Amino acid sequence: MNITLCCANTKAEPWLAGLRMALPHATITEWHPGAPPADHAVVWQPPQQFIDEQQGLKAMFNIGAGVDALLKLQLPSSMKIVRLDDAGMAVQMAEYVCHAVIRYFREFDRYEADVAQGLWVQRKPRVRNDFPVGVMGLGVLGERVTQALRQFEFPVRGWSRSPRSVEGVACYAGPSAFRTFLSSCRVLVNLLPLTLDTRNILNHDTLSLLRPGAYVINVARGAHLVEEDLLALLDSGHLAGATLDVFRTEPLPAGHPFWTHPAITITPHTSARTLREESIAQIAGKILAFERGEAVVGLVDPVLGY
Ligand code: NDP
Ligand code: OXD
Repeated sequence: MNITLCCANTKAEPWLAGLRMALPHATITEWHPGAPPADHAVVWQPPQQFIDEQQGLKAMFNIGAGVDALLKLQLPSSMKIVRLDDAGMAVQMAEYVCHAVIRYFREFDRYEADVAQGLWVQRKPRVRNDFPVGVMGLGVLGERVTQALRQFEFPVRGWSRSPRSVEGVACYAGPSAFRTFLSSCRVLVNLLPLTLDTRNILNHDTLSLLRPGAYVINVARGAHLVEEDLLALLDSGHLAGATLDVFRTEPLPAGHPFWTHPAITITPHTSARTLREESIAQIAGKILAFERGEAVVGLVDPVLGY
């Protein structure tokens, strides 16, 4: 079995070494233009040339949960794409989101500002039930996040495409329930895949439905959010703040207003990193399952886009 690796912005050597250890009977090489056809590919943001030259792949294994970059390419209609399924990302996402929610709810940002000025000020405790947290996307990451938030006894709501049932979470599904879901939330967490249906989903119309003084946490993709609409709603006071890990252009361009906005906290697309060991173990297991003709978890539906 031949496996080709094609990963943008990633050092190939450790991935090649790990994959060779996990799949000792396979021939595993880094792709270069003109490389011979392979059976499987392990990829992150490959160029169109890679797809054009590797039309006979049995499957492409994406080193990430989101496949939006891959689906932008012109792919053969029969191409099977398999994404990462947790692989150590869910717990990281739960840490990140809980940290952002708690920092806002407990006003740690304001305490930090007070302390920096030498001020000893105790703020009135906030009522947890006044801060329902809504999670958009109840998939592998979103569901794990709802469970972590429940540990802190926040009222938790979730929204997905198809109806879901998650213990302790008020679940809403589909476009018809979206406005009701939004209007019940004081904190909004986005964990949707980027698809034709979800691009620009965080906009003036939808964010205006959140409760006054709401907080937005975007950890999915930058193109979910209409940036100028977020800024306008922060400036009008309808939104209290935002924590953003993903941006329409990454790295965030110098001089972009998000760098310095006092109500926006940014991080450099780091909320849930791809962990090499876990990812290699998962991908190797899936390649072997695929070769045995078994079903693999994380097969992407190209029509739905995730
Ligand atoms: P999943 O595919 O497991 O879950 C996606 C969820 O979104 C599902 O609940 C799905 O609904 C829901 N959904 C999809 N389309 C719609 C829609 N149109 N309306 C309502 N709900 C919808 O994905 P993951 O949880 O693994 O990952 C989610 C995203 O997180 C990734 O696509 C990626 O963009 C982002 N990500 C960001 C990282 C970072 O570091 N910032 C790291 C990893 C991922 P249903 O249950 O009905 O299918
Ligand atoms: C992913 C990501 O999709 O890292 O896995 O953003």
